Amino acid sequence: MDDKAVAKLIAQEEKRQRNGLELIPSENYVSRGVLDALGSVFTNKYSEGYPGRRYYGGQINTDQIEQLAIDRAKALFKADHANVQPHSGAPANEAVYHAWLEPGETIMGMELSHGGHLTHGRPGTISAKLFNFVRYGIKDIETGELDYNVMQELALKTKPKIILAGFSSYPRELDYGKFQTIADEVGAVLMADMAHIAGLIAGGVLANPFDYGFHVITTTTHKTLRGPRGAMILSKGRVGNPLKEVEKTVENLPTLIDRTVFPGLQGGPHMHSIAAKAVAFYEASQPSFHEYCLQVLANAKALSEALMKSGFKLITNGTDNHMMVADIQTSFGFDGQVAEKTLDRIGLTLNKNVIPDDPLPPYRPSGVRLGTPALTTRGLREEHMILIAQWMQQALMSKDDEAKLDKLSKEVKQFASSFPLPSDL
Ligand code: DSN
Repeated sequence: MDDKAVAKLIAQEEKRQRNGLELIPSENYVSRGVLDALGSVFTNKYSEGYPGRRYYGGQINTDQIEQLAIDRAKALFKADHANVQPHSGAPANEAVYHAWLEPGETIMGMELSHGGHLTHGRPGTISAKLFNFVRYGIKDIETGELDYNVMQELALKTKPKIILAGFSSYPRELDYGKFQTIADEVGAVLMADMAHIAGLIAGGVLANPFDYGFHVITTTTHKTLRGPRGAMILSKGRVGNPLKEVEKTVENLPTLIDRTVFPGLQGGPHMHSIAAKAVAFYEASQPSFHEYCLQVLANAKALSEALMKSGFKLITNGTDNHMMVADIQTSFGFDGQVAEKTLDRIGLTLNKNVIPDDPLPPYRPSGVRLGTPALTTRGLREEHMILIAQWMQQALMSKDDEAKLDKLSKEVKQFASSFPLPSDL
C-alpha cells in the first residue's frame, strides 16, 4: 500500500487485536476468506435492484454472488426469503418497521435498560419519532425471566402491529412460544432482532424463532455469525417481484421488505460486503461452526461462573447465551466506565453498559457487558476463562496501582499473543 499513514494504522490495529483479549460480545474476528471477499473488486460495482432485475449493466457476477448469499442465508435459518442488502443492523430494523407500519402505529419491544437495543425505539431515534413504542421487561432480575403476563395485558391494551423479540444486552433465552401466543391473540407480526445470537442459531445451539411462528428476523452479520460488518432481513411468505407494488399482507412480507430496502431506504448494495456475507454463510454451514458455537456457550458458562466466584454480581446470575452483564457498582463500588478504562489498560476490551433500571446515566452506567464469541474464535477454552476472571478481578481491585496494572498488562499480552488471529491461517 502506498499510503503509509493508513498502512501504519492498519498494522497498529492488527497488533492491538493480536496482543489483547476481545470481550465485547458484539465483536469477532473474521476468516481470511471473509477479508479477501471484502477487499475484492466487487467494491467497484453498482448494482441497484435485485438479482435479474438491476438498473445497471454488467451484472453477470454480482447477480450470482447475491443469489448465492441469499440461498445460503435461507438454508442456514430456514427462511423463505433473505434480503442481504442492508448496510447495517439499524437500517435493517428501520426497513422492517417501514415495510409493515404507517407512522404512528405501535411496536412492542423490550425495555431498553432491560436489554433492548437503541433501534427498538430509544427516544431521539428516527423510529421513535415515527412510531409508538410500548415496552415489556424482566419480571425477576435474579433469573431474567420476562413478565409475559404484563406483556399480554399490554398487547391487548395497545394492539401493537409488530411484537419485537430481541436484545443487545440480555443474557437469557426468550420464550418464543409465549411471544407467539400473545402475537396470535392480537394479530401482530412477530419480528426477532437476533443480531447478537444469529451465529448461535445458525450453528444449531440456540432456538430458531422461525420454529415458533415468527414472520421476520433481522440480524447483523458481523457478531456471532463472523461475517463482514453488515446486516440482512430474513422472512417467511411469498417471494414476489420487488419492482412491483403488492398488497400489504403478511404473505407479502418478503416483497414489502425488498421494496422498502431498495428503493425505499438504500441505493446501491455494497457488493463486496455481500460477497463476504456469502463466504461467512458458507463457513457457518460447516460442522466446525457448530463446534465453535458449542464452545462459545461452554466458555460463557465457565466465564460467568468464574466471575461470580471472583465477586462479580452478574445480572440474572449467569447466562444462557454468549453474553454477560456485570453490575460493577454493586460489586466494586465504582461505575462501569471506570471498569472499562481500567480493563482496557491491561488489554481486556469490553464495554460499559446499563443494568436494568440503572440509577446511573448511560454514559457512566453501573455495569459492563462482555461475552465469549471473539475469545472462542482465537482458540480459548474453559480453563482460560478462569484466568480472565482473575485478571479482571485483580485489575479492578488495584485500579489505582500503576505497577500492578503494568504487570497484569504484560501477562495479558504474553498470553494473548500466543493465540493466532484466524486471518493468519
Ligand atoms: N453496537 C451493537 C452492540 O454492541 O450490541 C449493537 O448495535
